Amino acid sequence: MSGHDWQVVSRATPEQVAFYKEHGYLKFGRIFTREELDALREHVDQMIASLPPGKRPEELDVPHFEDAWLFRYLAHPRVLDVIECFLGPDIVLWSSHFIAKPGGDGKAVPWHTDGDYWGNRLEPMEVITLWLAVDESTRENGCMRVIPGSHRWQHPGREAYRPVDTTTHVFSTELQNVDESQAVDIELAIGECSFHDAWTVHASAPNYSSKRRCGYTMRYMPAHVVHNDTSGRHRIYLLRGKDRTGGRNIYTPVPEF
Ligand SMILES: O=C(O)CCC(=O)C(=O)O
Repeated sequence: MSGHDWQVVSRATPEQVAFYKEHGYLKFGRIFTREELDALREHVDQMIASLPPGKRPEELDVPHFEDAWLFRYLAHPRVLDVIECFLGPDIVLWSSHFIAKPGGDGKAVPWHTDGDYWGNRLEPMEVITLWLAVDESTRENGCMRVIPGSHRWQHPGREAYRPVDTTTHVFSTELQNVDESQAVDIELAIGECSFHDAWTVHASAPNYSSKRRCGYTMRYMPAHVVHNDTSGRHRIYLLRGKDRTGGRNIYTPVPEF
C-alpha cells in the first residue's frame, strides 16, 4: 500500500457518532500513522516472542500495567480527540488487551457483552472499546462480529451464559441463543479500527487461516463512571479532563512514556 492510501483521522463526524449510538458499533478509519502502527506491531511481535511457555498470545490482558510504552497509543492525543467525540471531555482509560490469534489454531471469542463480563465493577456501565487492527482482520482469520442494535436490548445477565471450553475459546462463558444470522463481520485493513459499546453482543471465530489476527482493545469510559474495585488490583487512569465521581475513583498516575 502506498503512503497516499493511508489517511489518518483525529475526529469522528456527528454522523459516525450517531451511527455508533444507534447500532452499538462503528467501523472506523485509521488514527495512527503507518510508522506508528508498524512500531506497535514490532512491539507486539516482541511481546509474543517473549511469552513464557504455556501463555497464549490471546491472553495479553492489561499489558499497560507493566509496559508504559503502550501509553503512547492509549493516551495518544489523536485517540483522545476521537474518543472525546463519543464520551465528552473527561476520559478514563478502563483497560486494554491484545487478542492475537495465531494462524492455524487461534482461539474463538465466545458471544458476550463486555458489560456482562465486567458485572458491577463499573456503574453505570458506559465503556467504549476502540478495537485496533494490528494485523489485517478478515472473516478468514477471525474478525470481530457484532449484532447491530443489541446494546439496546434488555441486558442478558450472567444467567444467560453457559460454560465453554477454554482450550478453544478466549473467555470461559458464552451467551446462549444468539441469532448469528444477524451478525455483521467487521473486516478491517491493518491500522483501521472499530468501536463497540459495552452492551453490544459480539464474538469472533477461530483462526484456522495461515495469517495471525491481532487486535488491540483499548477501552475508555467517561469520568463519571464509578469503579467499584476495592481490591486495588485493577488500575484506571484519568487521561483527559476531570474526575466526575466526587472523588470516589482512585486513579493511578499516568506513567512516563
Ligand atoms: O478480538 C476479538 O475477537 C474480540 C474482542 C472482544 O471481545 C472485545 O473487545 O470486547
